[in-house]
Amino acid sequence: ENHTEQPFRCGYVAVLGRPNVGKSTLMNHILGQKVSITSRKPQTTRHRVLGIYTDNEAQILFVDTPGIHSKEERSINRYMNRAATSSMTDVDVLLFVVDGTQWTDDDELVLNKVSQAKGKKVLFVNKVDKLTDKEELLPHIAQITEKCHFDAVFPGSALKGQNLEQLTATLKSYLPEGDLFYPEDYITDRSERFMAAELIREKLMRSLGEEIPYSSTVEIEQFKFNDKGVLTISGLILVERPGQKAIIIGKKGQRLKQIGRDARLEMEELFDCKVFLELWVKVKDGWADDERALKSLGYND
Ligand code: GDP
Ligand code: K
Ligand code: MG
Repeated sequence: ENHTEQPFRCGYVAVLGRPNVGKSTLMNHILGQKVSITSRKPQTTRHRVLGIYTDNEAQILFVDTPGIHSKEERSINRYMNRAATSSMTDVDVLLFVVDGTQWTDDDELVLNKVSQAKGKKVLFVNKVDKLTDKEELLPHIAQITEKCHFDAVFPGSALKGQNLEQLTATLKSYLPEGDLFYPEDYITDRSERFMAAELIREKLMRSLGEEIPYSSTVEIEQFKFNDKGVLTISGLILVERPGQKAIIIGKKGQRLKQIGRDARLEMEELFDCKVFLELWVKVKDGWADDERALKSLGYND
């Protein structure tokens, strides 16, 4: 047999789209691991998160981003839009994700930004598992590709893993030749502390009703192994109002307990060791609309 050796490829893919189309779910599924937290609520992803995929042909550096949205009333929202928009420059591929069942003005907003950016462009039409008639997608796709040129288009499902192998192969082929940027066993550039805070925030987002999630953030105050080899983590949940604190704690502390238990179990899996997790809730009025408070809470990339 005489086949030529393909060069190794490595580069950045920015995952873009409005909130809730399934960007983080998509990245996690391709990585085979939860690097970026997900929930049914918009604004679950607040930071830029690097997800590293490596096989024997390529290393894809996925940049998961907060969804770009038009409501910019508070500092935290401006921060999220900044984090998403800035990741569009200096990447090799823009992966624009839309929800095949729902098109909104915010999709239009992101599409405009994508159409003005440089680099290879791939459209992923997500959540097709929810459609009984796949034909419905065609006019939808035509409308999008009329406004912006895409080098490849894939309908599929991030949740069910539909069409993700084809997507991954195409993304790899668009990357420049080059060596690994990160060791092959790395899955993210984020610290374990950051991952711990995010897992707590995910459980919060999933456990709470509509209002509070956007008013809360998590700070890790302690992250260390005790003399018995148990990873001891202390997390502080900050909210904006006393009423929110009461809701998070719940009747007889039940809700907070459940959030702590769910987060701890995932931490034990992620860090591969026994974890002791302590959670506290504190009111810090106005943290989400205060540039300085945001910086000190880690919203500074
Ligand atoms: P993001 O805000 O764009 O990062 O979206 P998430 O990844 O957090 O997902 C938002 C919601 O959509 C979650 O409840 C996901 O489970 C759901 N979701 C994501 N992808 C799919 C999909 O392919 N099919 C269905 N039915 N739901 C999905
Ligand atoms: K979400
Ligand atoms: Mg997300």
